[in-house]
Amino acid sequence: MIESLLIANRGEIACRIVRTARRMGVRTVAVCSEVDRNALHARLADEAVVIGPASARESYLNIGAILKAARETGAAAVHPGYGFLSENADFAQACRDDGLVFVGPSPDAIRAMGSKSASKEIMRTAGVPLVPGYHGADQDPAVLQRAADGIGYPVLVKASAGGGGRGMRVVERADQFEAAVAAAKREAKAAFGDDTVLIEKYLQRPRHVEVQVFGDSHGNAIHLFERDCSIQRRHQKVFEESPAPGLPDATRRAMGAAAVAAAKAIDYSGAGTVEFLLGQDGGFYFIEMNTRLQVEHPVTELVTGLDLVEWQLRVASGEPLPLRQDDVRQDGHAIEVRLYAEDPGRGFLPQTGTLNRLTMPAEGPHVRVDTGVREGDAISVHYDPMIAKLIVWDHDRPAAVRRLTKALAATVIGGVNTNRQYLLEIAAHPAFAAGEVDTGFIDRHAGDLLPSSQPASDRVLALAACQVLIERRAAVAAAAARSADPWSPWNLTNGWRLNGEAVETVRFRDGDAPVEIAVRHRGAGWRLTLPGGEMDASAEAEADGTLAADLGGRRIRAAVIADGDTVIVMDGGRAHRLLRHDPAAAAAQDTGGGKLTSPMPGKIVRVLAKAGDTVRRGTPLIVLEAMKMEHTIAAPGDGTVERIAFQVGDMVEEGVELVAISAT
Ligand code: MV4
Repeated sequence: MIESLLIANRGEIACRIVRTARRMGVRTVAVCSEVDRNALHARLADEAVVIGPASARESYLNIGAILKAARETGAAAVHPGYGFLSENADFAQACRDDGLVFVGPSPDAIRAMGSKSASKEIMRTAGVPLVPGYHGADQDPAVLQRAADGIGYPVLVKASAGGGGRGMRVVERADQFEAAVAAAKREAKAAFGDDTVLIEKYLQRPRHVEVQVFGDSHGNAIHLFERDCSIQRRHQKVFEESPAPGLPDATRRAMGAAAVAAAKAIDYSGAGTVEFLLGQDGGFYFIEMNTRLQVEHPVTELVTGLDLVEWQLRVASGEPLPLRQDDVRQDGHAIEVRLYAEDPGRGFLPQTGTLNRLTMPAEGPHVRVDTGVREGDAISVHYDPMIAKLIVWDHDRPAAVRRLTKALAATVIGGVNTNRQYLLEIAAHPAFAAGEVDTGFIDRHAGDLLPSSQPASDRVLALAACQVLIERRAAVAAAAARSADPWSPWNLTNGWRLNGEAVETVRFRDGDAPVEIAVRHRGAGWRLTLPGGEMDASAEAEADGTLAADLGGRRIRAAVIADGDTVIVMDGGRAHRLLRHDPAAAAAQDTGGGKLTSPMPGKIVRVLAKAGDTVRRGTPLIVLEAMKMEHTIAAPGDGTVERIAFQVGDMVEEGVELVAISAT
């Protein structure tokens, strides 16, 4: 086994590689730019070498500086991660020339797959299906027209030198072809300095399904099943999952076999991905091969139970593949999403700034978080603005989708705008639940995915209010259980009052609009005054996290996820986000310094905590009644209650200290 490994990358992938290397007893060397000196990847590795300024060209893409770092630290091998130099054949060659093991395929294999036309020729020879098309050097207009007529319309005219979807043009009819080719050539010449085009059968709304392959230096190659990466925005993957929803088993087997044939055709060693377009007719066609570990590899790890970086290191050390094809299983369903610092409301403009809050969901068998940043780190202009990858697993797709929704709801990122809500909208979309994933998904549902200007319905507001009221009820019950006299009427949870009917309020912010819901207790439930009128409601929280509610006599089951200041209501296949808006709590928070003061003159009607209690941000502490309304004073952060200065029944002036908390 390799004894030491230099990781020529940064961010989450560098951290992820360190983790496996450490588990395998491999010493790790990080390289970093000057601004990344204190970055997580540099901290996690056994050793870190600063190789140049922030600009990637002078650091993470600087072959000379990386090889120098390898020499100086005595590293035996180099892992390129993804991006940067990972598919640079010259870098792979330079590592070899320096006596370093390159954790990846041979320079020849990288080169062969680096060219679109050459890779397709190799695949054709190997019997891997290609989209019917013309890739010839003869660019005579009459030749191209005959090719297109032979393929049958619609056809796609692609710039040979283009990539990532640039320079593509759909032609619907034969009589439009000549003009379209002329325009495509002009564009290609201007954009790439090369006006060679290729003609392909145009597949309507295909799916992007890729197969993970692995080869070793003993001539073995197997696949580790597929990933569906059809949900993309401008050729950037947004969701990745395995298995591909609804893929017939026969197609899965055929794609696996084709991918293995592709790997064998170039004597492939290490981790690779064979990308296919899957047509609506069920046919699949090779598009390209990526000769590296991919961003979305954790999806494969969660359904196979394998560690792909471990496999890479074993294979690079000359070991044979750890398993045979028949021993690899695809179990359950995994989904990955990429959290980016970007602003969906402004054309997904990348955001820079400091991550002053970063709370990711707890990791476990169902949730994995791959990140290279921590709270307080900066997202800078120099590198990719990805903050983290969230990967979930469960026994089937519907359960995995629920896990994903909850994990996204539990994610709190402050300091930069992110695509979190956008991801949540996709996860909650009925078309996604139905597995209707193809490359047109985002365009087709664009109107549903961006923050809507539609105000929340009474039904959504009622569900959110029920959630808040249940939480208050639980907090009061917990306080009663702790109190000396559990039977005191002050500890009743049904809004009992000595004189007259109490009105409680629940406040939200819906987009920019404040919403106030008056609540009167009615037996085990509540009468809510909503924007559209009165509604009787009752609700119980179920063990699976859903809310079983009765709204005006209708039984409703909905997922309502309370997440710090945010309440997300999943209803009608959409996620509705409301912010808890409690002016009293906000006023209390503003005082800072762990002191909670009375926002207005009033009477203490409940005391929900006592000195010594450990409380979390948002834990209700005291309820103040003022102007016929109740105001809940909640903990502004995690901490311990130092003292509570008042008892139930006390009158308080504005600005007096009600509770003192010391932060933990
Ligand atoms: C296609 C296609 C339809 N028909 N080829 C876009 C980028 C490049 N990797 C291949 N691409 C496509 N090629 C034929 N013959 C549709 C696409 C395509 C696409 C492919 C994969 C993932 C997302 C996509 C989004 C739009 C179009």
